Amino acid sequence: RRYDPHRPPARVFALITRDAKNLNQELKPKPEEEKWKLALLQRLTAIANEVFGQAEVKPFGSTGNGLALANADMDVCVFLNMPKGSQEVSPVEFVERLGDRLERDNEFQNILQLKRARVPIVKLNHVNGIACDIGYQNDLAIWNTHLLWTYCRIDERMREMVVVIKTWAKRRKINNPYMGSLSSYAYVLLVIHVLQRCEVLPNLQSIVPGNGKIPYWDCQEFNRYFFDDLSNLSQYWKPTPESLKQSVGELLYEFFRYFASEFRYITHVVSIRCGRLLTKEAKEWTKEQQQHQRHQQEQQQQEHQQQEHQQQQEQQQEHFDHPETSPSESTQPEGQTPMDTKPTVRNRYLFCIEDPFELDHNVGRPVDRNSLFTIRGEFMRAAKLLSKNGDGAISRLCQERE
Ligand code: 3AT
Ligand code: MG
Repeated sequence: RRYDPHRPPARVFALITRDAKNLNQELKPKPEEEKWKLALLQRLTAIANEVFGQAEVKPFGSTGNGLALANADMDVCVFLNMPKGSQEVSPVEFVERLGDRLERDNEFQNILQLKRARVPIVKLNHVNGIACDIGYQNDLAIWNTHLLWTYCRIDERMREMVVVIKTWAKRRKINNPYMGSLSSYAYVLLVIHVLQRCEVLPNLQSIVPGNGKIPYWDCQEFNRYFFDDLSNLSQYWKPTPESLKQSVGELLYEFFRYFASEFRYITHVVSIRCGRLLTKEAKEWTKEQQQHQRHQQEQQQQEHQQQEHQQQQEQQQEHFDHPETSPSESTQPEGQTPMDTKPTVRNRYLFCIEDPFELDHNVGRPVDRNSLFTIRGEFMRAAKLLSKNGDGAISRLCQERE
């Protein structure tokens, strides 16, 4: 461990741990909340079946990974088992059809159809107070939920930390990917990264029984393999004695200290898949790469436009050669060419967090320059607060920001 002049003494960590555990108790979802969520899941299943024929609705996110706070929103995903030969329902069509149906039910309020999101969803509030996001055929989300759930089972300190960090991020208003900050999912990946560094958690994606070669288990063209046979984990990995002694207070301090002063935002990429840091260079997540990609896209677009133009001219020539069809019938309507969409590079690489399965996806993508400044400021504030005085530190940490 690096020398840290601000590291507080053990009694401070003991107080932070006590308050962190109390906060966990306070924010545990109540059994009736679980019941309402189950009822809502059944209701949505019935509606999806009515709209699309055969549908399955699965919970994911904190509803499925054991990391929910009281009153957390509910994430569900609809899977359609369309009969063979019938037409696929596109994500946009899914959002429209389901959204329109839900609008007709006054059990649901504030229905939003987010068709242009990276993953299109319907957002709504149920009259009983539950906020719900409904996604579509997202197997990767189900698997990354299972991965987080499995990490959670290995050591209870993970859940204890996540509850504090989610509460801090929500109250400090840095938990909104639509507004440039990080999703809860991103914060959980950051927690796993720090716990892997502290040897509290293993790297489940690199543990392979048998010949040691990581198998390829396909999921939407990504490898979803990870070791989940927890009853046999100790054959492959054991926490170090030192890591077993670290309290939640100590680990929370370590989390904030690390992202306030050790993690190098300019070059580093958090990767729980590798169990260590990667570089932006190695992942080709640099500005130069972005410019290069944009340049390539522009070149490709120009080439396509030239080809199109040539093809159209050839087609027109053919029509004159074959007078039974008029030239206007076969030329594509204006504005409908495949390359009509402008090349846009929507990827930002300011805070780099590799998705454990979707390796080309930066989970920190929503973060822009301004929000990075705010988030880093919050990491620094938190590290400073926890290094001073343990008593009341957790409630000061989670004080609502105006
Ligand atoms: P809350 O309890 O709702 O705060 P959560 O654990 O449900 O936290 P999110 O709502 O951020 O987490 O995300 C729900 C799930 O959606 C988690 C993950 O399966 C998927 N997900 C969210 N953001 C991303 C992302 N950027 N990339 C891939 N999957 C994501
Ligand atoms: Mg959620």
